[in-house]
Amino acid sequence: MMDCTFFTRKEILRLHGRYHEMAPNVVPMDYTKDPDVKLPMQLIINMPELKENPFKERIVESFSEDGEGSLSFNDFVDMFSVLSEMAPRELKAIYAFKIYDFNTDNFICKSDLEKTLNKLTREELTAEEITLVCEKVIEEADMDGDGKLGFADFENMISKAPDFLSTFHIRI
Ligand SMILES: [Ca+2]
Ligand SMILES: [Ca+2]
Repeated sequence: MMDCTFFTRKEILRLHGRYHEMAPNVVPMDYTKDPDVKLPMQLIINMPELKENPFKERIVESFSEDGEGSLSFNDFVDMFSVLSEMAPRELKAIYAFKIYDFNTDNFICKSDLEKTLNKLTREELTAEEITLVCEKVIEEADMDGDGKLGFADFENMISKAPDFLSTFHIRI
């Protein structure tokens, strides 16, 4: 079963159509028997909704239950649920935090934030500018003063700079 979805049955059927059309020979039309089918990341990240997203690989990876980037149809629905406009901000924030935490230590530290900003700005800022922005963002968001952002700090940051969440809004 899906972990979380805000889609109607009709929207899920439409999503299934999209999933099916990426690999018509592999994905059956009949899902009543819950077939064990997964599509590789390479197909998913080429969808028009994701293609231009600088975090596409990390987004797909974080919804992949096998951790290798392949998505079952349930994973696929979960991913679009979180990315949809209907998803609560809090839920998007949880995934955004996970995706921006490149070294998976449950904190956004300076190096995570540098990577994130490089991707968000599509590498248009110089290294010095990135460092300056990072320092400023951490200084402003770091409420407990440990020099890195835990989830509460992160929520504080995105409330001041909602652009950090904009990459997680996708219209399908
Ligand atoms: Ca980290
Ligand atoms: Ca902190």
